[in-house]
Amino acid sequence: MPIEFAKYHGLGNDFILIDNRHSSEPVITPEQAVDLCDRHFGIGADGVIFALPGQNDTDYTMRIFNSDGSEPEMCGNGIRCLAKFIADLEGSQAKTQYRLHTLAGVISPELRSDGQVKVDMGVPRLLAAEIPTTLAAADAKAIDVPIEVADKSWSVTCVSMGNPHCITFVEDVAAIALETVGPQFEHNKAFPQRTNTEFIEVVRSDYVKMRVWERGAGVTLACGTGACAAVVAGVLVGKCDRATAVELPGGVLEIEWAEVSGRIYMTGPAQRVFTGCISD
Ligand code: ZDP
Repeated sequence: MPIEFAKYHGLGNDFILIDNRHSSEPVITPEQAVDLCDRHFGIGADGVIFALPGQNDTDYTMRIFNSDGSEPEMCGNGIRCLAKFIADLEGSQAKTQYRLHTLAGVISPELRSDGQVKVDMGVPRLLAAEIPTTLAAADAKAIDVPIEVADKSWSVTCVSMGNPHCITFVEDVAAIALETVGPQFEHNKAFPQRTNTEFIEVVRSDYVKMRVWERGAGVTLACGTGACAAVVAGVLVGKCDRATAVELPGGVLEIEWAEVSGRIYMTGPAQRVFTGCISD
């Protein structure tokens, strides 16, 4: 059966969106997702995202497959794209705020009148067991701890936004050999569920530059959960303000880690590119 899709991107982090509202099982398998994400033999994307029926009193459920077929718990840029996709599907019935069930809990995106999407990303998790990482004792935090990767010692901070992130602050983010170093972080034995890795250059305490190596997707132009995790790490090590702009190769995300509630808010764009139909 032909399957309709829409292609969206958030700062160049691009996704194939599937209307899966009629069934609680994704209509595409992880193996098919790998083929569809291929930039030469497929549609081309960093992942495939499904809008499934809601669970536990939510409007919809989000599931996502990375371009390697693995399934992450959450996806920051992707959830902004999903919010726009749902609003487009609902047309005149569209709401300005949704509650979405994800493997990382309930996440609430808000469609603002200026076209940006602001997402309540929930509360970051910091305990080593929650990341998961072996860089600290299970019930301790891995903040500014050393790790040996690619014959070099790095100081890293680990944050879970539902999915695992390892953040390291560097002098010159442009000088990082992402393709070489990234996979060695992703597959390091200190990260039993593998990890996303963010390299951060602090320009000012409220403005940083970031490059990312994503678990299951490699080099991407932006990573929403990664930008959130980076600001949390920056606050924890005293390098960032609680409201910090994160400049990624694909553009800028505004991140705020609220002091009282401990919740993180991410604001950024989401854009429809085209729609199409996958034939058998
Ligand atoms: O955790 C992972 O395996 C990530 N590759 C998921 C995707 C994260 C994303 N780039 C984001 O914006 O948070 C979509």
